[in-house]
Amino acid sequence: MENSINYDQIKEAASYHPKPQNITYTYGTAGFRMRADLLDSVIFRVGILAVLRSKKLDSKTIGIMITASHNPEQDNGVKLVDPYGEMLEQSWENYATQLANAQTEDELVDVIKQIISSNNIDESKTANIVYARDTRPSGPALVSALVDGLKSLNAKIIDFGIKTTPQLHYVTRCYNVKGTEDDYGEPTEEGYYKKLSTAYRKTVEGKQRLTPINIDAANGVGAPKMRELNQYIGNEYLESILINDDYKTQGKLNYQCGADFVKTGQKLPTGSNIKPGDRAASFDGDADRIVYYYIDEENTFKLLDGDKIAGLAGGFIIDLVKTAGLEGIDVGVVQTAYANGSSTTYLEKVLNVPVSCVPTGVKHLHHEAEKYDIGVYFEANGHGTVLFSKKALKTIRSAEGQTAEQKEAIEKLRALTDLINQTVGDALSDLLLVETILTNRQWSLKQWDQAYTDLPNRLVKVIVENRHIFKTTDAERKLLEPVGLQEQINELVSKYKNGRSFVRPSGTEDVVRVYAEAATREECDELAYKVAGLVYDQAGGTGGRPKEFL
Ligand code: NG1
Ligand code: ZN
Repeated sequence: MENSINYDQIKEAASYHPKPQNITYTYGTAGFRMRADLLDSVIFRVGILAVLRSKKLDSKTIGIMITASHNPEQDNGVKLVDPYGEMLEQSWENYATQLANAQTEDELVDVIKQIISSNNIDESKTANIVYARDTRPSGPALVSALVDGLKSLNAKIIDFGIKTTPQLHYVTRCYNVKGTEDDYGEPTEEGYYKKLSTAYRKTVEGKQRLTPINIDAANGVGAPKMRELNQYIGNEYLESILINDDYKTQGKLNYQCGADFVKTGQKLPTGSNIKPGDRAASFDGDADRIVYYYIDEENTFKLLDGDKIAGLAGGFIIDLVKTAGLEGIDVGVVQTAYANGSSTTYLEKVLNVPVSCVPTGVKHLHHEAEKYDIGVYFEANGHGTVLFSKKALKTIRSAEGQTAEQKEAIEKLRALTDLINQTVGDALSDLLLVETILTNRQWSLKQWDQAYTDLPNRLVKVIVENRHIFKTTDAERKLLEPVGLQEQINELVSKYKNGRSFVRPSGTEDVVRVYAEAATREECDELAYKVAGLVYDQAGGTGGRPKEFL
């Protein structure tokens, strides 16, 4: 049969993509991610896994994105997207790891057979795959490894070309729900722009325009895509000025620019010369994160990160739901341990919304947010979105409203359900969400920033011999292992006003991350570097003890 699996064909194809010796691959929080020259065999095998997943899910279209987001240009990565645009189901991450680590072609075939038998996969089903990549120079070669993997199992393939990560998530969902009551739009890039731009124009219609927004596109795929989106929106609705939009010159991607650079360094990206009163935002390399910032009158850099966006979005949506008179629709916010303590206090005490804290990684946030009728989730680093449950969508779509005010609120909510990319965090869509809210509120970035003041915070990387010895609990806020380390951290934290610190192994880099916050910048830094020093000394620090560690 045409679709059934031919193991000789797989072995033959796999022999052109041998697994390097002495490397163990792990499917982490963001799929596989590492130096691009180590990824050829991995990507080939991810193709195989995607085919199996599609067969398992009755020929549903599975998405594959080749990107390493905010990582340096020499890195690349790959992740799978499930039919509704969400991250690959967690139980399958193990299969990804097993396939990637099979040393020989025979071992590879054994793993494939095991996956098929433990999941009762019907081999004869057609597999449907859509894939895209970002602008990294290593992309084309990795795509050809991927296509070899897909073809070795005779998949039906759609090449979606160079896209942002959220565009790939969007199109994956569109393919799978087309023509059903959950229809999500046209499965094309144009369909994406039309959906977002139409909704945006509706939400700001009749409102006074804001000053231009300066966008740092990290020299990545967000640059050309933002330009295209803007053409659909029209300058009269949104005026944007792009910087770091050189996605064609090698060496520039994410280099001293982009959302991660700005958030971690708490400073302007290269090439930005904004003045007090100007409005600015940064995307990351694959345009699934966004942070905002401005310069105040004292020339101090002020960051409006994912936590601030969650507060802004949460507040706006709660107001709309109230004004619209939609009883019984609950709104909740989901954060991770990296959320600034002040933001959590603001959400709970001022906005009065329930707040959940989950482990790092979009899939955790996404699934927790699904528990609310309207679930807002954001990581502090600027990755996030808003999810509307079926119940919320139904209520919003069928609501009519009595007064003009109610009617307007319902219209706005309706537009938001189209404006917001509900598959994953999306820098383009989130930019429009923030612009919508600020336009409707007629707020400057400074006014938005006044909601609460961030506690000074610091994120430090510690290089250790083996980060896998770190085991956490309580949404990663406490260490179980190495035994005894948490008590020593607690001891340090107790000496600082508003002090908080936690340690966890990174899922995307070979490091352990230390986070700290405290009442003042000095105390915060002291706490962060003391905890970093402690981890370095007690848990196998390596590569030279950084001089700032205390
Ligand atoms: P790790 O490397 O596991 O800390 C980082 C981010 C996550 C998430 C993933 C995926 C921080 C502290 N961590 O994870 O929030 O975005 O990358 O890209 O920002
Ligand atoms: Zn990203």
